Amino acid sequence: NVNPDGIATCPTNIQIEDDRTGMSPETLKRAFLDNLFYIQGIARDQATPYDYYLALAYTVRDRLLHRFIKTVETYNKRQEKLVCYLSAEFLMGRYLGNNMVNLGIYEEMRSALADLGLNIDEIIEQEPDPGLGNGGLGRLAACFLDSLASLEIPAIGYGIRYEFGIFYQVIKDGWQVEIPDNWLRFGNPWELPRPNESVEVKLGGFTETYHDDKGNLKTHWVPDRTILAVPCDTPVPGYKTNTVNPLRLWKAEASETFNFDAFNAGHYDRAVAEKIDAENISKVLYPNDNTPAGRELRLAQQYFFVSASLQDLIRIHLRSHANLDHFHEKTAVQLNDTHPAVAVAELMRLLVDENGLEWAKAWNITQKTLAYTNHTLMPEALERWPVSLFEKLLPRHVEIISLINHFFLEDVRTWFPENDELVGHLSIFEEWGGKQIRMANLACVGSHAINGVAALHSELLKKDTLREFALLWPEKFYNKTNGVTPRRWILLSNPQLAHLYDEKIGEGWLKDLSLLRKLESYVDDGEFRSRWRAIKQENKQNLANYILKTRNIEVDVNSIFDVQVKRIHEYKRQHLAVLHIITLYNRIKQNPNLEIVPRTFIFGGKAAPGYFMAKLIIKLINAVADVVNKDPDVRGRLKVVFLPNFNVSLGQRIYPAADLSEQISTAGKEASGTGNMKFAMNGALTIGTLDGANIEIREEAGAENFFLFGLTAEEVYRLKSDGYDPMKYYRLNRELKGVIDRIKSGYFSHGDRELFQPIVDSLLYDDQYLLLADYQEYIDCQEQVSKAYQDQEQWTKMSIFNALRMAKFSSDRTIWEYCQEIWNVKPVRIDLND
Ligand code: B1N
Repeated sequence: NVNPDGIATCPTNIQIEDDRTGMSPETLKRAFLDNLFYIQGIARDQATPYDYYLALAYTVRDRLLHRFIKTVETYNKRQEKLVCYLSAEFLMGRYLGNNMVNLGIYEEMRSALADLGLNIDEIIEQEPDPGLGNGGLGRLAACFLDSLASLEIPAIGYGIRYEFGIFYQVIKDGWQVEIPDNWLRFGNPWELPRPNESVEVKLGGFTETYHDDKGNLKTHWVPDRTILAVPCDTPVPGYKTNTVNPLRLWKAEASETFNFDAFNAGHYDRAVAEKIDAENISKVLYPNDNTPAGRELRLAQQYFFVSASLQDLIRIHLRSHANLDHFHEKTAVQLNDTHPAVAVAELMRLLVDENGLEWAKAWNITQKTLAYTNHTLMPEALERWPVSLFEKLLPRHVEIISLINHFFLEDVRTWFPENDELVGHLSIFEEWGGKQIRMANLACVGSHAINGVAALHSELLKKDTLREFALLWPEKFYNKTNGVTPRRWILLSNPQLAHLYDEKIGEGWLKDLSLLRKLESYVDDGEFRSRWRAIKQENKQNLANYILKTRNIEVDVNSIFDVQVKRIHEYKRQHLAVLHIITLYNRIKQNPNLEIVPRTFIFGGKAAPGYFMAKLIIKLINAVADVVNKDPDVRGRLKVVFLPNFNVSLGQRIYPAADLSEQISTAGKEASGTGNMKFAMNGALTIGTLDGANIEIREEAGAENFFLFGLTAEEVYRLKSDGYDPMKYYRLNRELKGVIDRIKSGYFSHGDRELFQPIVDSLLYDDQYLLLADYQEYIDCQEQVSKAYQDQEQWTKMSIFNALRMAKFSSDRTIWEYCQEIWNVKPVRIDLND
């Protein structure tokens, strides 16, 4: 075989003319029409927008597949170390646009479709947004997969294929209502089920001891349930690389052999009930963010995906190695929070019970394989499982954890004799108030590296939450400040801005965000600044159109777009922003002719269905919106909008349209935040506390380009230990009193004084999150924002500095640090012609 250039090819070579691989607009068009006909089975004049979506998705998928197969083949051949990212959540967002961007065929596809009279943006909107995560933690996992593939790192993401993702949020009468998210209803073109690679996961039963051939006393687990874990792989391409890594999500099914037993014994109903029980394990994502669910099914989910993933890894290793002695040299397993922390016990069980390794050797391998990322400091958010519940599901694991703890505490006692208090803190078991397993302690003991997700967070972990472990093993502690992928969060979300960058410095910035610094001299170029403003204005207009269409609210695109989008949580203080809105409203009511810089307050975010206060905060936002938006005295100068169902794709619309990014959590409570980075990259200025990654964003952008307010983490700690009295602020601050009294009076609730009483009471009598202490500084700082916005040239300069100086917050930088310092892995180039 010789191709037209005279180069010898073999049949496995990819021909550029191939309808399944070719990238030219002509080939893409032909392939798309072919898929519409032969995969969707529909004539053009009958096709729905969703048919077009699927035809396009299959066209793109074809182009991923040979890279995917080649990638896996190369990994098998090369035997380099593999990164395994274990996460209960992967909040991937829509695939279609992202996959076209990473393959480098977005523009070609746009023109191919335009030739057919089709609009690519409308087709992209057809894809359901896969919401297999709650918020920042799940989205971080998704950004990490993009960066791993873009940096050509051999990696697998392991998680759960939830049949129902995070609920769909609608707002009825101002309240959140949850609708099940049946995202797989119309199928999923991106996933490839691999039933032949299924593994069995056991649950329940008891343990028994026996003597092996050599007469050694061994323990062995006799489970009473077997569930089949079926892998569904989604290809994850890197940006303009040939690397396509797998995201392997496990689906729970009834194991057939087991079902047949019951069936054959004449218990058809029982067999069916067991099938349903088994499938329940991967049925639904728990909708809690930053609060543990504490339910048996949640523990079953955690164990299910951890066991399946570790069995998969052991099988991969044994395909090319005689034994598991060097497993840790070929496998790095990262635990995304404690949700997969049962991996410590499960890896020990697989090594010792199933593969016959000695305890000490297995323990060495386990510790060298695992690493743990902590995502929260809040003590109530740390996972703990009652031993009784754990025993019921995983009796052998409780024994293994007890042994791990026994050997660990034995060491601690020799290093620190007679320090019972230290032992009490370090123990994996919490002894008082019903014995519990502390998953963070289990993760720390079983890992060689422990990291926080922003500089402050990592420091506070060492000083506070994991203090005793940091004293014991200071060398195990790292910081890995979070990052986000510029492919989704700049290029896909803000194509105009990306185009401006391309025009000035070429496309290299998407792989090396620090190249944007080269553009800094343009801040003094008036023409550049007006281009910059025009882009922001167009993004604001697009969002305004969306707000009008979905909420029927008209907003002023010349007002400050003041945005807070994130999960609703008291520590994130959405209600502090509400206090600001009511402050401005009260001022207008007192003097309707007051000079005021117009603002549009935009909120979005889901409340955990069982979190009463969070749901009441949503109701309060909507209640205030109803009054403020309609009051003729306001004359449209203030508008309040709650956008329902905030998710990845809505984020892609919102971040580019924001002028002001609200990052106002109580200092010391937000581990990192990642929305803060997405806003700044898109040229929003931040009003924020010294919390999480805000601190580092301010350092990078320059203090003069950041609106800082509020107590520091240190001051929060001191104020609380000195005895904080919120009532004092209420009594002494007349404007604050006016705001709270306005809520209390029933003004926003048709005279109902009860409705918002829980919020008022929590502020006046408890105020855990110090809203009243930070109120005045916040109001003053917002005053500064309004003043700054009036100088549009200066504001634009600040906006430009923010966007150009965010290189640190590319997840490429974060992932590269993990590779170098924690995983010890290097890139593997994928050659399609190998
Ligand atoms: O993880 C993000 C951080 O940027 C945020 O600051 C942090 O709040 C978030 C239990 C969590 N921490 N803990 C969770 C999510 C689901 C769940 O079931 C806890 N999410 C965070 C990324 O580092």
